Amino acid sequence: MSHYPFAERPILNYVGGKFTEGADWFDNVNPVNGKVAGKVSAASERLVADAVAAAQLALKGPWGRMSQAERCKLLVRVAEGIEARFDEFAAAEIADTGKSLHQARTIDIPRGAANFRVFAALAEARAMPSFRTDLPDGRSAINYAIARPLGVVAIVSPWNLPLLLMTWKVAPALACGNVVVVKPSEETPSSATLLAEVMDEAGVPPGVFNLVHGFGAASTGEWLTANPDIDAITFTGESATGSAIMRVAAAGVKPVSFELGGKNAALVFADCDFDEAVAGTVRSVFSNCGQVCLCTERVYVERPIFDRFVKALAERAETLTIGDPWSGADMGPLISHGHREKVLGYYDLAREEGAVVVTGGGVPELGDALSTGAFVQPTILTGLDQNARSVREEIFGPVCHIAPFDSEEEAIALANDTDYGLAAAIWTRDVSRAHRVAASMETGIVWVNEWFLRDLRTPFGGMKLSGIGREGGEHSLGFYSEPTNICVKL
Ligand code: NAD
Ligand code: 6OD
Repeated sequence: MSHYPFAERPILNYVGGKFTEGADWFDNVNPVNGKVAGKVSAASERLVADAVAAAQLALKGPWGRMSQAERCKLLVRVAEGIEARFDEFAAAEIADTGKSLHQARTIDIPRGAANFRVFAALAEARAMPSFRTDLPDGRSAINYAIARPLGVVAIVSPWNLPLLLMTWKVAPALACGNVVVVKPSEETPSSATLLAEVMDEAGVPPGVFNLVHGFGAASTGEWLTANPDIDAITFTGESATGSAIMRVAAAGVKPVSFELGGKNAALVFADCDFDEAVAGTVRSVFSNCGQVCLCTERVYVERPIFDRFVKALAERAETLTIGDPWSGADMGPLISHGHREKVLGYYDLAREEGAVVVTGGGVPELGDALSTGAFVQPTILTGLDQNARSVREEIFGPVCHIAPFDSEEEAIALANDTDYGLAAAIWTRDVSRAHRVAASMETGIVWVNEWFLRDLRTPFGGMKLSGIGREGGEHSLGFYSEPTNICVKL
């Protein structure tokens, strides 16, 4: 049963350790039924500037003087705080996004806590390399690097995995000693606000974690990223938004880390474990209603198993239950009615471009109670040209296009023929082929006989339109700190 934490109280900003009203209010709409679930206080431009100033002040306070071990202990307390309020976090995430109970309970909320535990441990164990340099006169020098925080990090996050993706950046930023101002998506303000409460309860000093709600362009997001007193920007979201933020960041030459969109391919070879490939592709296409940047939207299948694979995937898609997350349905609605218009627009476009709609392609019949929700059918398309817009543009819904291939070289060429470069999945039992094809993928992440198996120490990010930089493990510690090399002549 839902116990949405903000049913009776407003969703506020958190600035300098205080829950604060902004200038205006906007509605938090539940996509399961289109009803208003809560009221959100939008930060004014003044409040955003106050949040940045509060963060700067916190750097000079107890947080800035804390030892690495003390800081990491505090972050573990934050992880424990998320775990102690696990059900509230799950209810918040479900109310905001309509995502399945299973997804929220097994992925989003556990990862929110894990991000703090993992990055606390990694930061505490961090070693910086040192080099002894021999000089011609027989003397030598020792070089060693120290790492200091960047300062105030602006974190702008999306709506699809709200707590997971926000804490994926908050945790390493804080573990490296920075202070943060977070702008969650306007679609998903709740779990970020619960996190502010957890920070408060854990004793994180005022101003270290600040939260400002509101919209993107000409609103909270832009006011934050354009603030001259921030020291770095880390962003997850659409490639076009990344481009807009980059233009703003250029003025102050701010470091940026961008995790952006994808149009990810799966390559299914005839020698794969067929059942595993079908099950894995069902997950990679339809998880979170297709709203994961890593989701597969293009499936290429070796011709001898093409028809059988399309049939098996369609049968599995048709067994997915769609409905209210609290009923245990496999798939909830899309994030909003606006996004549903976009996804349904692509279903129509695919038809106009000549697609065969193998299954889905519209809105499911779910009865009166759910008729106002933002639901769409899981959809499988075939028959499109590689240059069709619906094969090239990110749709971000429960949909894939399946095309056949005849050789390994053709499969590689098709997978790489895209403006994006985030992730790929390869299904084969031939180990040599697996390594060969994986190394040919122009993507930041490749899974072989798997999808979305995460080890937080590994590099994560995308090529081309899919992003700038890598986070994860030492890559996160690298982005969120500023090294200084010290060379001492001996
Ligand atoms: P979005 O770009 O619309 O919004 C993301 C955030 O940016 C929101 O908080 C929004 O308010 C803010 N924003 C929008 N315009 C802004 C501006 N001009 N200045 C500053 N902030 C601004 O993305 P979304 O719709 O929330 O998320 C879905 C997209 O995110 C998809 O494209 C998906 O592929 C991508 N994504 C990528 C990754 C990854 O790791 N590569 C992860 C999740 C989502
Ligand atoms: O698992 C992660 O760390 C991560 N950044 C996932 C991104 C998912 C995109 O929607």
